[in-house]
Amino acid sequence: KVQESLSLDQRHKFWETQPVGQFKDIGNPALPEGPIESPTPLSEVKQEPYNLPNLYEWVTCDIHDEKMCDEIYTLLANNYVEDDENMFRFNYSKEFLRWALQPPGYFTAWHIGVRVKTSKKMVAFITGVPARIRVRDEVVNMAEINFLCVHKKLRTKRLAPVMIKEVTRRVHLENIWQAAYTAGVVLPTPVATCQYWHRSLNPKKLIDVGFSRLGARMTMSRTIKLYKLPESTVTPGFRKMEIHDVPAVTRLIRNYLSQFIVAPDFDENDVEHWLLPRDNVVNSYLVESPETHEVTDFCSFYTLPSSILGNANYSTLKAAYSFYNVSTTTPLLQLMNDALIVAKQKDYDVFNALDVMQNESFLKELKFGPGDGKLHYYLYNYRVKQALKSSELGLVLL
Ligand code: NHW
Repeated sequence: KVQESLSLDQRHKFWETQPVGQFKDIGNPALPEGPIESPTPLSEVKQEPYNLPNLYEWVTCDIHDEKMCDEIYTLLANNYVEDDENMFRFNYSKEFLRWALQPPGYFTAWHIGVRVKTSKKMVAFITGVPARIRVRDEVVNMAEINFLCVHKKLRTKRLAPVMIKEVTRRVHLENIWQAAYTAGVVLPTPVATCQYWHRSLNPKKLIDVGFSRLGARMTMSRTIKLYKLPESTVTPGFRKMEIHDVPAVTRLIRNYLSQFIVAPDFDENDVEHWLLPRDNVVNSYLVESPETHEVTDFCSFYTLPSSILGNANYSTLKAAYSFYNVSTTTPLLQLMNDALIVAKQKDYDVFNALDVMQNESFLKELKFGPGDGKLHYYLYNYRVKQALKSSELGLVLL
């Protein structure tokens, strides 16, 4: 609360110049919903990259290139997002990065690095991928922006605004004028603010590494018992998604996501890319009715480990992140309990979920606990009249 009210009167020298909802406009009924600026003719889009400080140069990253992928992986593994206490840092795998950056219709030009001219060391990164995102009843071509990272030694030198302007320019060159992104920091102006919840799967390790604490009046053995899960899933017809399921899953998910105010507009190609299982990247399960063979329910989670910083016994936290879940026949609570069971079988330490979509309906009952960080969702060049409730969001970014 204190932080948020402070940020409202903080100056945002960069963000004040951008077509995003501004703090001063919150609640102004005169401002219409939709694009803030109209597109300019493509010939008026700046043709040359923005200037970087003299020691640095732009590089377009071909992530098929093993060496390039290694460099990006290393930059992020050492410099990307940490928790407030600097105990953990996201450790996106290379396979994950390839998946995240190459959805249908992706543009290599939107995978942007910055190198030191002399040493060629990679010191900054930002990416966009194309996505059709529906806001109320408009489907808008957008870029999803992610993996903004500046090397720790180059922080607070205003490199981030140059990275953001450059990705914006390259998105504009494809005649796309809107974007979606999430961040842990408050910027002008969130369309929604969500909270992470965590479900312990390996409570002893989580406590040992300082991810969670022993509850009041709890012993380790009571805690282990509290989080114990069945050995195998309980829903009849629960199985891994396969390629031939793509049409049925697409129908199920499109229909389900139509109830949310902001959600991706997935077609079969998107579902094949984003939801077909990939080892150590994304897991998807569905319920096929044993009688009718109809696909009635679906759940998925992606794999995002975190490095544990400075612990003698453990170096990695294996985390599963809830992705898209759909229930029509199996109660969502039971479906997600089965998701927890498979995550436990696969040796994840923790299962994380945002309070988006209908997730609130199972979080408490399935023994998720609230996290300390918030996640804010943003749209670039698209105004929504009122901040949305997290349950009105049908979008999960990586
Ligand atoms: S959020 C994860 C962001 N990355 C990290 O937290 C990694 C660790 N931190 C860093 O690497 C997921 C640096 O601290 C970064 C900032 C690079 C974050 N989003 O260079 P300066 C995403 O990737 C503003 C947006 O001095 P720095 C989403 C800040 O408010 N803006 O700072 C990315 C200030 O502007 P202001 C952010 O610490 C979405 C300015 O940057 C931000 O050395 C990007 C300071 O720059 C953040 N997470 O580097 C936007 N963090 O106006 C996409 C700070 O307040 C927009 N800032 O003075 C859409 C573009 C496409 C449009 C297409 C039409």
